[in-house]
Amino acid sequence: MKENLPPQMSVCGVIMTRNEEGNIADIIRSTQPFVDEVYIVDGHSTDRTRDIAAAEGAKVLLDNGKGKGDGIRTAISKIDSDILVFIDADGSHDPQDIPKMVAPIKEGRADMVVGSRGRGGSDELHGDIQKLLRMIGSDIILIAINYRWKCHLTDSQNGFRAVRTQAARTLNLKENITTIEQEMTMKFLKNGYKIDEIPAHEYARKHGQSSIRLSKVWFRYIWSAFKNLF
Ligand SMILES: Nc1nc2c(ncn2[C@@H]2O[C@H](COP(=O)(O)OP(=O)(O)OP(=O)(O)O)[C@@H](O)[C@H]2O)c(=O)[nH]1
Ligand SMILES: [Mg+2]
Repeated sequence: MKENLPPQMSVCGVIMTRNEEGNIADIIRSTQPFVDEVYIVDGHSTDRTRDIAAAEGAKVLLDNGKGKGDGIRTAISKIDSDILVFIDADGSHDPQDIPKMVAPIKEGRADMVVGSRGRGGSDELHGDIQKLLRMIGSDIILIAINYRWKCHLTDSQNGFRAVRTQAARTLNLKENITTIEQEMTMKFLKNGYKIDEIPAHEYARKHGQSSIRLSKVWFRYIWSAFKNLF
């Protein structure tokens, strides 16, 4: 049964995966009640992720092997649903937030709705030096975005977000890694689209390991922010 979904716009849950065999079945099952269909976009997993996803009834797309940003760009160009809800596979995001997240797009009040950890809290941004550095870096970029576009966003980075597909297709997104999220935020603003936020809690990854190595990517965040702010 579909819950709380007005019929007029189709909604696709798009789960990003790379070696998520321990998580993928749970996240597909918990997303299905809130969307019309579920896709995974897979970064060439070497485990059983794609087989499990297909067995759970998800459609499977492969990205070009360049990273999560490549996966998001693949979804935007290949999936024709009116609204795409991007969800990580690691259990960090709660699909029960999806109805609240798509409502502003269905009502014509927003083109993108971000699940804000600034408003909903996070288990992944506190507790060690890596997390502190990550939080400081993302807050500095957030402050720059708010200053540049005179807005009051509380999260520019969270991967849990819904977009109006037709709007996202006009953005000419370029980032190949997780810098895609801040690029989307900046390009939605730059193009005069409306961004809304809902509070969303970020939970700690359930199984497996994060693929993010801050020491290897921090300069890509700075460079991508610099390019898109100016
Ligand atoms: N399509 C695709 N998805 C990817 C790729 N790399 C990672 N992912 C997925 O993207 C999501 C986010 O990756 P994580 O490693 O959890 O990164 P994160 O959530 O930013 O970092 P943590 O807070 O440390 O978990 C996960 O569901 C991954 O499986 C890729 O190359 N392609
Ligand atoms: Mg994660």
